[in-house]
Order: sequence, then structure tokens, then C-alpha cells
Amino acid sequence: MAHHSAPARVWTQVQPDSRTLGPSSARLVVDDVDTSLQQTKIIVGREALATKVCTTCGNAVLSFPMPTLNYQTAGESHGPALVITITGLPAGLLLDTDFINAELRRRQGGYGRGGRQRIETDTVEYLTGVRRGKATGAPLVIKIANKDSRLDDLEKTPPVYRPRPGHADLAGSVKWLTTDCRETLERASARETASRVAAGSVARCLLREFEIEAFGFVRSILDAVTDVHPGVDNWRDLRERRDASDTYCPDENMTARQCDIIRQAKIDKDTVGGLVECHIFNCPIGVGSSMDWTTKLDARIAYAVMGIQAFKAVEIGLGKDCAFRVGSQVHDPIRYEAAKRGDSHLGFVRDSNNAGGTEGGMTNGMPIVVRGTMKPIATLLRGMPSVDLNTKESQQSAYERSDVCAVSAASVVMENVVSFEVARCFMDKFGGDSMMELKSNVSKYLELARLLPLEPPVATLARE
Ligand code: EPS
Repeated sequence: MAHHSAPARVWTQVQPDSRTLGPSSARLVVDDVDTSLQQTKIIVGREALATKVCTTCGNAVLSFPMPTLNYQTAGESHGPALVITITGLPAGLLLDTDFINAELRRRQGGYGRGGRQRIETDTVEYLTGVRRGKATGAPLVIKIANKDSRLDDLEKTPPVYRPRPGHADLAGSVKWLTTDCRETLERASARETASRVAAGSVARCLLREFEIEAFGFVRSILDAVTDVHPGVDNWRDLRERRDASDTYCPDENMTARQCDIIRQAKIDKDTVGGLVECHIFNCPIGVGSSMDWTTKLDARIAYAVMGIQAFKAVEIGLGKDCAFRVGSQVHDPIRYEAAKRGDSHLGFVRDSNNAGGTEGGMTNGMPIVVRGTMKPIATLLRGMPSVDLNTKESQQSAYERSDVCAVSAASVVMENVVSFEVARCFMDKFGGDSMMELKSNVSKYLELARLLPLEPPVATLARE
């Protein structure tokens, strides 16, 4: 007889007056966990199906759709608006609109930006999915209005026939079978990164409920590199220094050098790029998964960072420098300190963090450290050798109003897209339709992880 022929029982029972796991006001409890059932996820298209499978008979006991936290952006640089749709948010998530708008404002700043930022005041308007300041669990649609909207005006927004080397112009024009690069560049423009900052800062509202915090900054512009070392103890202080810096670099001397470099590039009608870094603190062990390459947190982060306009490389922890060291100089030794069981690493202390907080695609309790390389912006006032796509004659590339350096803005974008990926994997692991359920799931997991070993070690059983 089948062990489980039908969804005969609920996996967990929630009863009052037992072990309190959730917020004390709700007094939610999890009782009578059937350990013969395990949870697996099968990715179907863009949705995940959560299926509880009996480990004894292999039959599915319960099956229900579980929306993965996800987002999509729409909108052109000079269209009427940018629109962001976020799905899979737990109901009850408090949206800190001041925080979200402050991140959008920060993205607009940084020394070396062009004239556009004096026109726009990027702020979010919620169209759906919010009631009285909290996410309802329905798709959350956000609008950021473009003040400089002129896409259909051919005089103000003329066709572009001379592609800029380094931009999407040439490849996009051929791909969409047109000689007008405008069709491609309006969507490829880094204006779209405002959408990703909005999505990421919504995800950060979720992460902050679990005291998971992100800190992004500019590591370098051209050859002006700071050697600051952010860590759990000093990052808030560095954040203040970053916020006082015109280039978002938490180092006064380097900020001055970076501003000089940008000023010179402007005189030379040239552009400059640099390195940006993001550190995520206090993420518990086990977010992300080694079970499939698509579920690895570091892979998701790399995907998201490489998706930022003008990014050419992404590194986690020691990154490419791992190639120049032997194993014993790369891997972070493990020791246990019971007094630190309350930390995100649950007491499994690492004195170095070359891994950058991920091992096997999962968080290991150490800060997640991501570095991205942004190339110099492709729109040079002096132009670059190119061709007219209609006549095929050699011409200098076209000039569109642009930035001399947008590395500072890119640091804000990276901080937020990385946060979204952490939140996505966090939701994949803990799930829950509401914040209350999510919090209960997280507490229960941490409680179990701290109780390890939950069963007698196999070696002990073998001796008995
Ligand atoms: C940007 C808006 C754009 C550019 C820049 C980033 O606005 P506009 O083209 O109207 O000046 O300043 O876009 C690019 C650098 C690019 O590669 O397209 C913004 O809002 O960040």
C-alpha cells in the first residue's frame, strides 16, 4: 500500500501554547514536524513549484505554486516613465518609501554625471500591490516618471546613424534590422538602472527585517584606488565617509584624486570607469544552493552584476587573485566559538574571508563581498572612429548627452541588484506568503541549525 496515496496530512501543524517561534504577539508555533517529508523545488518556467515528497514512498504529498521573488523592468530613457514589476513579495512587508527614494536620489548623484540628473527627480509611485504602505503579496508595480520625455519628437530625439564603439548601437541596429541606433539605445541606456535600484531597495526593505544590510562604495576610478577594508565593525563608519564623498569613495584623499581624474577626462572630452564593491552583512548560513547551478547565490549575483550597463567583470571575495595563490593561501580556515553562536555564522568563525561569503553557491555566514568592473562610458564628446550605417563611410561616432563618469551611480546600482539576488535566494530558502510566516520559518531554521547535531552522528551509531 502506498505510504502516502493522497495529501493525507499537513506537514506542519500550527497550534497555540506550544514552542513560540514567530513574533510573540502572534505566538505561532510549529509542532509535530513529520521528518519523513522533505521539501523539494522544481523550477517550471519562471515559477517554482514547491512539492513535499515523502522520503519513505517518494509520493508527492502536497503541491502548491510558490512564486519566486522576481522583477522585470520596462521603459525607455526618454519615454514617459520607467515601470518595475516585482512578484513574490510576502504580504505585510513594510515599504520604506523614504529609503527607496533616497537610494534613487543617490543613484542620480556622484561627481562626473551629465545634465540629465538636473532634470529628473526620481521617485517611486506605487501603482499596484500596496495597501497602506505594506505589500499585499500581489504583483507590486512601480512607476518612476521621466521628466525628459520626448521619444516621439524627431527634432528633439533624432535618429542616430553613427554607432558609438562600446555601446549597444551597432549590434542592436543590425539585430533589429535598422540603421537608426536610437531604437536600441533608448532601452540600452543606463537610465534603466533607476528601475533596478527601485527593485533592489524594495528587496532591502525585506532583508532589513532580518538585520541583513548592504554597503556599496567606489573602490577606484581609473588608477585612484582606495585600500579601505569594510567589515562588520567599521562599515557604518565607512558609510558615513562614503556619503560625504563626491565620488562615493570612503576615503577623502582618494575622493580628491578621483575628482581630479574625472575633471581631466572632461577637459579631454573623454570618459573613465572603475571598480565598485558591495558588502552584505549578517546573512545566515545556507542561503543559495549547491544543488543546481541556477540556484547558486554567487551565480545569481554574477548574472545580476553583469546585467548592469557597462559592466565587464564581476568578482566574489578574492576573485581573480585566487589564480595566483596556492590553496592553503586561499581557503578560509574554520574554527568554532560557542560564544558567537548568535552571529550569522552560528559560531563557525573564519579569520579571513577570501571566499567572499559564499562556498558551494551558498552563504557561509561571512559577509558577501562582490566587486564589479565598470568600463568607461561609450559616449565620448570627442567621438571614436566609426561608420555611418547608411553610407558605410568612415565617421566619428555620434554624441548623445551623457556622463563623463558614472562609477558612483554604478556603486548604488550594484549594491541594490546584489541585494535583490540575496533576497531572492532568501525567499527561495525560507518561503512564506506573509512576513509573519517568513519570520517563523527563519527562526525555526536558525533554531534547528544551532541544535546540530539533530541526530546521533552516524559514526556513533555504527559503534553501538
Ligand atoms: C542616465 C540617463 C541618460 C544618460 C546615462 C544615464 O540620460 P540622457 O541620455 O538623457 O543624458 O545620462 O546613460 C548612459 C550613460 C548610457 O549609457 O546610456 C541615468 O539616468 O542614469
